[in-house]
Amino acid sequence: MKLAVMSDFHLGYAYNTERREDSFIQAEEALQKAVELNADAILIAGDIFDSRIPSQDVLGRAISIFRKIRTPIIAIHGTHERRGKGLTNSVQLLEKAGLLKHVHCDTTILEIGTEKLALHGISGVPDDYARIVLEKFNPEPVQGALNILMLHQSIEPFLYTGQGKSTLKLTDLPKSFDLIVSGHVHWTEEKEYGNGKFIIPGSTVLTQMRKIEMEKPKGFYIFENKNLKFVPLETPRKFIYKALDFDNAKTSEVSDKVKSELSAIQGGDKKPLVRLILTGTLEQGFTAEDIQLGEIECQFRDKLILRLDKSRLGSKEILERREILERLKQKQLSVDELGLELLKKHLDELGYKDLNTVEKLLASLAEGDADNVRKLLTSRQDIS
Ligand SMILES: [Mn+2]
Repeated sequence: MKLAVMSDFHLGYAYNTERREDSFIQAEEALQKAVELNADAILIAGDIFDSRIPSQDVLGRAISIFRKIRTPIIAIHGTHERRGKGLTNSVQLLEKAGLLKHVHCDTTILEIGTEKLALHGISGVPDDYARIVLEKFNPEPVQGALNILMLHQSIEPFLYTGQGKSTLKLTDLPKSFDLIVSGHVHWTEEKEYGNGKFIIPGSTVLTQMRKIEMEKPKGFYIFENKNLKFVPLETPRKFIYKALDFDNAKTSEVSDKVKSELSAIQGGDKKPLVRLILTGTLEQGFTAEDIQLGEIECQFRDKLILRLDKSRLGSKEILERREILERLKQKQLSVDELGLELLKKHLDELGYKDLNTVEKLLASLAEGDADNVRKLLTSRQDIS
Protein backbone atom coordinates (compact mmCIF):
# COMPACT_ATOMS: atom_id res chain seq x y z
CA MET A 1 0.00 0.00 0.00
CA LYS A 2 1.35 3.35 -1.06
CA LEU A 3 -0.07 6.47 0.57
CA ALA A 4 0.53 10.16 -0.16
CA VAL A 5 0.27 12.32 2.97
CA MET A 6 -0.11 16.08 2.65
CA SER A 7 -1.56 19.05 4.46
CA ASP A 8 -2.47 22.74 4.68
CA PHE A 9 -3.15 23.73 1.06
CA HIS A 10 -4.74 27.00 2.26
CA LEU A 11 -6.61 27.40 -1.03
CA GLY A 12 -7.45 31.06 -1.54
CA TYR A 13 -4.51 32.35 0.49
CA ALA A 14 -3.50 35.93 -0.46
CA TYR A 15 -6.30 35.93 -3.03
CA ASN A 16 -6.26 39.71 -3.41
CA THR A 17 -2.54 39.93 -4.08
CA GLU A 18 -0.13 38.94 -6.82
CA ARG A 19 0.31 35.63 -4.98
CA ARG A 20 -3.34 34.65 -5.61
CA GLU A 21 -2.42 31.64 -7.81
CA ASP A 22 0.24 30.15 -5.53
CA SER A 23 -2.00 28.07 -3.26
CA PHE A 24 -3.87 26.51 -6.21
CA ILE A 25 -0.78 25.78 -8.30
CA GLN A 26 1.05 24.16 -5.38
CA ALA A 27 -1.91 22.08 -4.13
CA GLU A 28 -2.53 20.84 -7.65
CA GLU A 29 1.12 19.92 -8.06
CA ALA A 30 1.04 17.89 -4.82
CA LEU A 31 -2.15 16.02 -5.78
CA GLN A 32 -1.03 15.38 -9.36
CA LYS A 33 2.40 14.17 -8.24
CA ALA A 34 0.73 11.75 -5.80
CA VAL A 35 -1.27 10.31 -8.71
CA GLU A 36 1.84 10.10 -10.93
CA LEU A 37 3.62 8.22 -8.15
CA ASN A 38 0.72 5.72 -8.13
CA ALA A 39 -0.44 6.45 -4.59
CA ASP A 40 -3.34 4.15 -3.60
CA ALA A 41 -4.87 6.89 -1.46
CA ILE A 42 -4.20 10.50 -0.54
CA LEU A 43 -4.50 11.73 3.05
CA ILE A 44 -4.96 15.46 3.77
CA ALA A 45 -4.47 16.68 7.35
CA GLY A 46 -6.69 19.78 7.31
CA ASP A 47 -6.68 23.44 6.26
CA ILE A 48 -7.51 22.63 2.65
CA PHE A 49 -9.02 26.14 2.55
CA ASP A 50 -7.59 29.35 3.92
CA SER A 51 -10.82 30.84 5.18
CA ARG A 52 -13.83 29.50 7.04
CA ILE A 53 -16.26 30.58 4.31
CA PRO A 54 -14.30 30.45 1.05
CA SER A 55 -15.69 32.52 -1.82
CA GLN A 56 -17.50 30.77 -4.66
CA ASP A 57 -14.49 31.43 -6.89
CA VAL A 58 -12.16 29.68 -4.45
CA LEU A 59 -14.63 26.80 -3.92
CA GLY A 60 -15.10 26.46 -7.67
CA ARG A 61 -11.39 26.28 -8.31
CA ALA A 62 -10.94 23.73 -5.51
CA ILE A 63 -13.68 21.54 -6.99
CA SER A 64 -11.98 21.67 -10.43
CA ILE A 65 -8.67 20.56 -8.91
CA PHE A 66 -10.19 17.71 -6.84
CA ARG A 67 -12.37 16.47 -9.72
CA LYS A 68 -9.28 15.61 -11.75
CA ILE A 69 -7.99 13.26 -9.02
CA ARG A 70 -9.24 9.69 -9.43
CA THR A 71 -7.46 8.38 -6.33
CA PRO A 72 -9.38 8.00 -3.03
CA ILE A 73 -8.85 11.00 -0.73
CA ILE A 74 -9.43 11.01 3.02
CA ALA A 75 -9.31 14.37 4.80
CA ILE A 76 -9.94 16.03 8.13
CA HIS A 77 -10.82 19.70 8.47
CA GLY A 78 -8.43 22.12 10.14
CA THR A 79 -8.58 25.19 12.32
CA HIS A 80 -9.22 27.39 9.29
CA GLU A 81 -12.33 25.46 8.27
CA ARG A 82 -13.86 24.74 11.66
CA ARG A 83 -17.43 25.98 12.08
CA GLY A 84 -20.00 25.65 14.84
CA LYS A 85 -21.88 22.46 15.60
CA GLY A 86 -24.51 21.63 12.97
CA LEU A 87 -22.95 23.93 10.34
CA THR A 88 -21.41 22.45 7.20
CA ASN A 89 -17.73 23.28 6.80
CA SER A 90 -15.97 23.48 3.45
CA VAL A 91 -14.29 20.05 3.74
CA GLN A 92 -17.67 18.46 4.45
CA LEU A 93 -18.93 20.32 1.38
CA LEU A 94 -16.27 18.59 -0.74
CA GLU A 95 -17.42 15.30 0.79
CA LYS A 96 -21.04 16.02 -0.13
CA ALA A 97 -19.84 16.67 -3.69
CA GLY A 98 -18.29 13.19 -3.70
CA LEU A 99 -14.73 14.48 -3.95
CA LEU A 100 -13.30 13.06 -0.74
CA LYS A 101 -14.08 11.31 2.55
CA HIS A 102 -14.24 13.62 5.59
CA VAL A 103 -13.42 12.23 9.05
CA HIS A 104 -13.85 13.68 12.53
CA CYS A 105 -13.52 11.56 15.70
CA ASP A 106 -14.12 8.50 13.60
CA THR A 107 -12.32 5.59 11.95
CA THR A 108 -12.74 4.83 8.29
CA ILE A 109 -11.58 1.59 6.68
CA LEU A 110 -10.29 1.53 3.12
CA GLU A 111 -9.62 -1.77 1.36
CA ILE A 112 -6.83 -1.57 -1.17
CA GLY A 113 -6.37 -4.89 -2.99
CA THR A 114 -5.83 -7.43 -0.24
CA GLU A 115 -4.68 -4.79 2.25
CA LYS A 116 -6.66 -2.71 4.70
CA LEU A 117 -6.11 0.89 5.84
CA ALA A 118 -7.71 2.03 9.10
CA LEU A 119 -7.65 5.81 9.16
CA HIS A 120 -8.49 7.32 12.55
CA GLY A 121 -9.12 11.05 12.23
CA ILE A 122 -9.62 13.96 14.60
CA SER A 123 -10.27 17.23 12.81
CA GLY A 124 -8.91 20.50 14.20
CA VAL A 125 -10.30 21.51 17.61
CA PRO A 126 -9.27 24.48 19.81
CA ASP A 127 -5.94 23.58 21.43
CA ASP A 128 -7.42 23.74 24.92
CA TYR A 129 -9.79 20.87 24.06
CA ALA A 130 -7.37 18.71 22.08
CA ARG A 131 -6.41 16.39 24.91
CA ILE A 132 -10.01 15.90 26.08
CA VAL A 133 -11.19 15.12 22.54
CA LEU A 134 -8.35 12.66 22.02
CA GLU A 135 -9.10 10.92 25.34
CA LYS A 136 -12.79 10.71 24.54
CA PHE A 137 -12.29 9.38 21.01
CA ASN A 138 -9.56 7.06 22.31
CA PRO A 139 -8.74 5.42 18.97
CA GLU A 140 -7.67 1.77 19.04
CA PRO A 141 -5.68 0.18 16.21
CA VAL A 142 -7.71 -2.20 14.03
CA GLN A 143 -6.30 -5.74 13.84
CA GLY A 144 -4.90 -6.73 10.47
CA ALA A 145 -4.91 -3.19 9.10
CA LEU A 146 -2.36 -0.45 8.59
CA ASN A 147 -3.31 2.04 11.30
CA ILE A 148 -2.90 5.76 10.83
CA LEU A 149 -3.99 8.52 13.21
CA MET A 150 -4.46 11.92 11.58
CA LEU A 151 -5.01 15.16 13.48
CA HIS A 152 -4.59 18.91 13.12
CA GLN A 153 -3.20 20.46 16.32
CA SER A 154 -0.33 22.34 17.90
CA ILE A 155 1.89 19.64 19.33
CA GLU A 156 4.73 20.34 21.71
CA PRO A 157 7.64 20.55 21.03
CA PHE A 158 6.89 21.41 17.39
CA LEU A 159 4.57 24.26 18.19
CA TYR A 160 3.94 25.54 21.63
CA THR A 161 1.09 28.01 21.82
CA GLY A 162 1.84 29.09 25.37
CA GLN A 163 -1.91 29.29 26.01
CA GLY A 164 -3.60 26.78 28.22
CA LYS A 165 -1.87 23.97 30.01
CA SER A 166 -3.69 21.34 28.01
CA THR A 167 -1.75 21.78 24.77
CA LEU A 168 -1.02 18.35 23.33
CA LYS A 169 2.47 17.00 23.75
CA LEU A 170 3.94 14.42 21.42
CA THR A 171 4.11 12.00 24.35
CA ASP A 172 0.31 12.29 24.87
CA LEU A 173 -0.25 10.56 21.54
CA PRO A 174 -0.87 6.81 21.43
CA LYS A 175 2.21 4.72 20.66
CA SER A 176 0.56 1.79 18.90
CA PHE A 177 -0.05 3.33 15.44
CA ASP A 178 1.98 2.74 12.30
CA LEU A 179 1.87 6.43 11.52
CA ILE A 180 0.62 9.60 13.21
CA VAL A 181 0.13 12.66 11.01
CA SER A 182 -0.57 16.19 12.18
CA GLY A 183 -1.44 19.22 10.09
CA HIS A 184 -1.46 22.80 11.41
CA VAL A 185 2.30 23.33 11.65
CA HIS A 186 3.50 24.70 8.31
CA TRP A 187 6.95 23.15 8.06
CA THR A 188 7.87 19.47 7.84
CA GLU A 189 8.92 17.30 10.77
CA GLU A 190 9.62 13.60 10.90
CA LYS A 191 10.30 11.42 13.92
CA GLU A 192 10.30 7.83 15.11
CA TYR A 193 7.49 7.48 17.64
CA GLY A 194 6.19 4.46 19.58
CA ASN A 195 5.77 1.52 17.22
CA GLY A 196 5.76 3.75 14.17
CA LYS A 197 6.46 7.24 12.97
CA PHE A 198 5.19 10.76 13.54
CA ILE A 199 5.14 13.29 10.72
CA ILE A 200 4.08 16.83 10.00
CA PRO A 201 3.82 17.18 6.21
CA GLY A 202 3.80 21.00 6.45
CA SER A 203 1.88 23.38 4.21
CA THR A 204 2.13 23.37 0.42
CA VAL A 205 2.08 27.18 0.37
CA LEU A 206 4.16 29.63 2.34
CA THR A 207 1.94 31.71 4.61
CA GLN A 208 3.86 32.50 7.79
CA MET A 209 7.26 33.30 6.29
CA ARG A 210 9.14 31.84 9.25
CA LYS A 211 12.87 31.33 9.05
CA ILE A 212 12.49 27.56 9.39
CA GLU A 213 10.46 27.57 6.14
CA MET A 214 13.53 28.79 4.25
CA GLU A 215 15.44 25.70 5.39
CA LYS A 216 12.68 23.13 4.83
CA PRO A 217 11.16 22.79 1.36
CA LYS A 218 7.41 22.50 0.71
CA GLY A 219 6.16 19.08 -0.31
CA PHE A 220 4.45 15.89 0.89
CA TYR A 221 5.27 12.38 2.12
CA ILE A 222 4.93 9.00 0.50
CA PHE A 223 4.36 6.26 3.09
CA GLU A 224 5.00 2.77 1.76
CA ASN A 225 6.00 -0.44 3.57
CA LYS A 226 6.28 1.66 6.74
CA ASN A 227 8.94 3.81 5.10
CA LEU A 228 8.70 7.54 4.52
CA LYS A 229 9.93 9.50 1.55
CA PHE A 230 9.60 13.26 1.23
CA VAL A 231 8.63 14.56 -2.21
CA PRO A 232 9.49 18.25 -2.66
CA LEU A 233 7.32 20.51 -4.85
CA GLU A 234 8.81 22.30 -7.84
CA THR A 235 6.35 25.18 -8.18
CA PRO A 236 6.85 27.18 -4.92
CA ARG A 237 8.62 30.51 -5.09
CA LYS A 238 12.10 30.80 -3.69
CA PHE A 239 11.95 32.15 -0.13
CA ILE A 240 14.67 34.27 1.45
CA TYR A 241 14.60 35.26 5.10
CA LYS A 242 17.22 37.64 6.38
CA ALA A 243 17.74 39.69 9.53
CA LEU A 244 19.89 42.83 9.33
CA ASP A 245 21.17 44.22 12.60
CA PHE A 246 22.23 47.86 13.06
CA ASP A 247 24.07 49.71 15.79
CA ASN A 248 23.51 53.43 16.20
CA ALA A 249 23.10 53.64 12.41
CA LYS A 250 22.25 56.62 10.22
CA THR A 251 19.01 56.22 8.27
CA SER A 252 20.95 56.41 4.98
CA GLU A 253 23.14 53.54 6.16
CA VAL A 254 20.04 51.41 6.71
CA SER A 255 18.51 52.13 3.32
CA ASP A 256 21.85 51.56 1.54
CA LYS A 257 22.26 48.19 3.25
CA VAL A 258 18.68 47.15 2.41
CA LYS A 259 19.21 48.16 -1.24
CA SER A 260 22.45 46.22 -1.57
CA GLU A 261 20.90 43.09 0.03
CA LEU A 262 17.93 43.22 -2.33
CA SER A 263 20.11 43.86 -5.39
CA ALA A 264 22.13 40.72 -4.64
CA ILE A 265 19.05 38.45 -4.76
CA GLN A 266 18.82 36.31 -7.88
CA GLY A 267 15.27 35.83 -9.13
CA GLY A 268 13.90 32.74 -10.87
CA ASP A 269 11.05 32.58 -13.38
CA LYS A 270 8.79 33.56 -10.47
CA LYS A 271 9.41 36.56 -8.22
CA PRO A 272 11.05 35.30 -5.00
CA LEU A 273 9.52 36.03 -1.59
CA VAL A 274 11.82 38.05 0.60
CA ARG A 275 11.33 38.76 4.27
CA LEU A 276 13.76 41.30 5.68
CA ILE A 277 13.81 41.93 9.42
CA LEU A 278 15.57 45.11 10.53
CA THR A 279 16.74 45.10 14.13
CA GLY A 280 19.04 47.17 16.36
CA THR A 281 19.43 50.88 16.96
CA LEU A 282 19.39 54.10 14.96
CA GLU A 283 21.29 57.23 15.88
CA GLN A 284 19.66 59.30 18.60
CA GLY A 285 16.41 61.02 17.79
CA PHE A 286 15.55 58.87 14.76
CA THR A 287 12.81 56.29 14.46
CA ALA A 288 12.16 53.59 11.87
CA GLU A 289 9.61 55.96 10.27
CA ASP A 290 12.50 58.21 9.18
CA ILE A 291 13.79 55.58 6.77
CA GLN A 292 12.32 56.03 3.31
CA LEU A 293 11.44 52.43 2.51
CA GLY A 294 8.58 53.21 0.14
CA GLU A 295 11.07 54.23 -2.53
CA ILE A 296 13.04 51.00 -2.07
CA GLU A 297 9.88 48.89 -2.24
CA CYS A 298 8.98 50.67 -5.50
CA GLN A 299 12.42 50.10 -6.96
CA PHE A 300 12.29 46.31 -6.39
CA ARG A 301 8.57 45.75 -7.02
CA ASP A 302 9.16 44.06 -10.39
CA LYS A 303 11.93 41.84 -9.10
CA LEU A 304 10.66 40.38 -5.83
CA ILE A 305 7.81 40.24 -3.33
CA LEU A 306 9.06 41.99 -0.24
CA ARG A 307 7.89 41.90 3.34
CA LEU A 308 9.90 44.34 5.39
CA ASP A 309 9.67 44.40 9.16
CA LYS A 310 11.19 47.43 10.86
CA SER A 311 9.18 47.30 14.09
CA ARG A 312 12.26 46.17 16.03
CA LEU A 313 14.41 49.04 14.80
CA GLY A 314 14.62 52.36 16.64
CA SER A 315 16.74 54.75 18.64
CA LYS A 316 18.21 53.43 21.89
CA GLU A 317 15.80 55.41 24.11
CA ILE A 318 12.72 54.16 22.30
CA LEU A 319 13.84 50.54 22.36
CA GLU A 320 14.72 50.78 26.05
CA ARG A 321 11.33 52.21 26.87
CA ARG A 322 9.60 49.47 24.89
CA GLU A 323 11.67 46.87 26.68
CA ILE A 324 10.58 48.20 30.08
CA LEU A 325 6.95 48.00 29.05
CA GLU A 326 7.44 44.47 27.74
CA ARG A 327 9.11 43.43 30.99
CA LEU A 328 6.31 44.96 33.01
CA LYS A 329 3.73 43.16 30.90
CA GLN A 330 5.52 39.86 31.45
CA LYS A 331 5.70 40.44 35.19
CA GLN A 332 1.94 41.16 35.20
CA LEU A 333 2.24 43.79 37.86
CA SER A 334 -0.71 45.56 39.43
CA VAL A 335 -1.49 49.07 38.19
CA ASP A 336 0.14 50.55 41.32
CA GLU A 337 3.30 48.51 40.88
CA LEU A 338 3.38 49.34 37.19
CA GLY A 339 3.02 53.06 37.94
CA LEU A 340 5.75 52.83 40.54
CA GLU A 341 8.18 51.12 38.15
CA LEU A 342 7.56 53.66 35.40
CA LEU A 343 7.81 56.58 37.79
CA LYS A 344 10.98 55.19 39.32
CA LYS A 345 12.54 54.91 35.87
CA HIS A 346 11.62 58.48 34.94
CA LEU A 347 12.66 60.01 38.26
CA ASP A 348 15.89 58.10 38.08
CA GLU A 349 16.65 59.91 34.82
CA LEU A 350 15.99 63.21 36.63
CA GLY A 351 18.33 62.34 39.46
CA TYR A 352 15.92 61.15 42.18
CA LYS A 353 17.42 58.02 43.63
CA ASP A 354 15.51 57.48 46.84
CA LEU A 355 12.80 54.84 46.62
CA ASN A 356 11.06 56.26 49.65
CA THR A 357 10.49 59.62 47.91
CA VAL A 358 9.28 57.87 44.77
CA GLU A 359 6.73 55.86 46.74
CA LYS A 360 5.56 58.96 48.55
CA LEU A 361 5.23 60.73 45.22
CA LEU A 362 3.17 57.94 43.73
CA ALA A 363 0.87 57.82 46.73
CA SER A 364 0.37 61.59 46.55
CA LEU A 365 -0.31 61.41 42.83
CA ALA A 366 -2.84 58.60 43.33
CA GLU A 367 -4.64 60.63 45.99
CA GLY A 368 -4.57 63.79 43.89
CA ASP A 369 -2.55 65.60 46.56
CA ALA A 370 -0.93 68.11 44.21
CA ASP A 371 0.50 70.22 47.05
CA ASN A 372 2.49 67.34 48.46
CA VAL A 373 3.68 66.32 44.98
CA ARG A 374 4.96 69.85 44.43
CA LYS A 375 6.63 69.86 47.82
CA LEU A 376 8.35 66.55 47.22
CA LEU A 377 9.55 67.60 43.78
CA THR A 378 10.84 71.00 44.83
CA SER A 379 12.61 69.84 48.00
CA ARG A 380 14.80 67.46 45.94
CA GLN A 381 16.55 66.35 49.12
CA ASP A 382 17.68 63.09 47.68
CA ILE A 383 19.14 64.37 44.45
CA SER A 384 22.42 62.66 43.69
MN1 LIG B 1 -2.66 25.83 8.42
